Amino acid sequence: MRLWHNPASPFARKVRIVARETGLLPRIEEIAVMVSPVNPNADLAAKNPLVKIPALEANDGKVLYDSSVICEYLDSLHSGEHVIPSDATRWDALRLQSLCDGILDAAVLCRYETFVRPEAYRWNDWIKGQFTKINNGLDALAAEAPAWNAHFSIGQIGVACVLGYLDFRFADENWRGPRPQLAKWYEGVRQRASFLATMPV
Ligand SMILES: N[C@@H](CCC(=O)N[C@@H](CS)C(=O)NCC(=O)O)C(=O)O
Repeated sequence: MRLWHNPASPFARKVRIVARETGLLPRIEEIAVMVSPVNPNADLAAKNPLVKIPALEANDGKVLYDSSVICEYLDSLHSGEHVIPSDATRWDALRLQSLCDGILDAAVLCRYETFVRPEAYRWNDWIKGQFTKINNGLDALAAEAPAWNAHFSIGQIGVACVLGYLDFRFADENWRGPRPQLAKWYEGVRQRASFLATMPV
């Protein structure tokens, strides 16, 4: 299998963590590409019409996207402990993944707005609106963090990718300040081998 990714992408990181947590990494070739909404990567465009990462080419040639579909596909390929539970906790795990994807959508859009868009065209109210989504999402994560158990399911993997991305791109925002319970949970997760091996650069 071939995985198109970039080490800075939090969505690709989710897939790369799943690949490591499930023991599938030896079966995957990780291909790093640069992506930008204003400068689409031609190789990636041939695989994913949205020209986004992550994209996974399976051994039979089919290409899968987006990150949630790829994670589910990878989880179907092994017989160890699944990252997407099939018991009653499944829907909480998938909802948590969606919440994290939504926070990341807002954060990545803010990154493009402040890094890619020419300064003269930036719109502060729009950035403020995205940060409201990010902060409301973080408050929701903080409220449920004390109930999370040790299982690193797709929901918690998503949370780790959110917090890692905020530290990487928006360190000045101090998400920890008002959310000590989330910060405490994150300190434990930061030690995991799959998390350390996929630090954004
Ligand atoms: N919903 C998608 C989001 C993927 C995404 O936004 N990826 C970004 C990089 S972090 C990207 O490829 N951006 C390039 C573009 O928007 O053209 C997923 O879960 O995979």
